[in-house]
Amino acid sequence: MNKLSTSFMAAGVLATGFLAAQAAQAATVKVTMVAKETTVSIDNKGTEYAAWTFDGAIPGKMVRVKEGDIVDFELINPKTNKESHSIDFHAAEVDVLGEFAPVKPGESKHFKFEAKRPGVWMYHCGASVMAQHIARGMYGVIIVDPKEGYTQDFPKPDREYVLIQGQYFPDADNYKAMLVNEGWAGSLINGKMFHYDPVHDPNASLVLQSKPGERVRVYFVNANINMPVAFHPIAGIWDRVYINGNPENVLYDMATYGVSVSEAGAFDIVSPADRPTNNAIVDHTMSAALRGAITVLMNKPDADPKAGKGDNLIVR
Ligand SMILES: [Cu+2]
Repeated sequence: MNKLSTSFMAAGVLATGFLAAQAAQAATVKVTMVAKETTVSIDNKGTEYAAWTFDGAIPGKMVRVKEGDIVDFELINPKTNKESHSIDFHAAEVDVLGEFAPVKPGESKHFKFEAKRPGVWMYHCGASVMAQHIARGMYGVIIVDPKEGYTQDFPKPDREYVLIQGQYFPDADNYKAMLVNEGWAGSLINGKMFHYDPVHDPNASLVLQSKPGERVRVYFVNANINMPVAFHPIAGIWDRVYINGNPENVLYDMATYGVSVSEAGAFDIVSPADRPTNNAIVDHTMSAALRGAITVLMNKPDADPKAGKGDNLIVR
């Protein structure tokens, strides 16, 4: 065997090894959700609401996978429910009449999709009337981390939080009113009005936290049925906005970014390192802010070391 063919073989072995390593990295991630028509609290004092949910909470659980992973998904609609429900993952490229079709009470649906594109994506129920299924609470986020991991252009954040905004209509059965925005009484952040805002709500006990100078990445989803969101960190500036959460769609030094209905993204904020500060992350649309879309981010030296880390990015 001559030298040339030996090196060809070596290259072949290397390439095969590399492909095998890549394939080994892609995982199959099993996700099961149960549609639950149940009562939840939509504010910090415990006002009850007849919600429709994934797994009993607004929003549903965070799903997080890596680009290239297979999501192996099952939706269970228990026979105790009255309504058909469905799932629509914005991260999936499938068949709206197949994978996303409604599931009757007592039935379930199982399908797989490859999370081919990195980003931050809404998921929601798409059963009819969709406006009502979303407004009543059937939404959440799927984060598809880029396969390259963190880079200079997409730095590793010190903390991460999920914020999902929705519209609250107390007259939950009146979907016709919802469609023209009548009866819109509240803006929910992760399922509650003023959820993380002890400044405006004495019953609020939770805030977001970081240490001065840390990079905080907020994964935001606009789960409103009608209203765009003017996403702004009061007393701060978005250091980077990754549109749709994709590291290639980056904007720098943004005061406010307009988030369309159903859009999601990643928003980085870095507080001054030399002093404790606070930000109020708001929908600068005043009609939404004053209905509850205000979130306090405290940047303080004694920030809880566990806050905004690990898998628990939705503060409940
Ligand atoms: Cu539904």
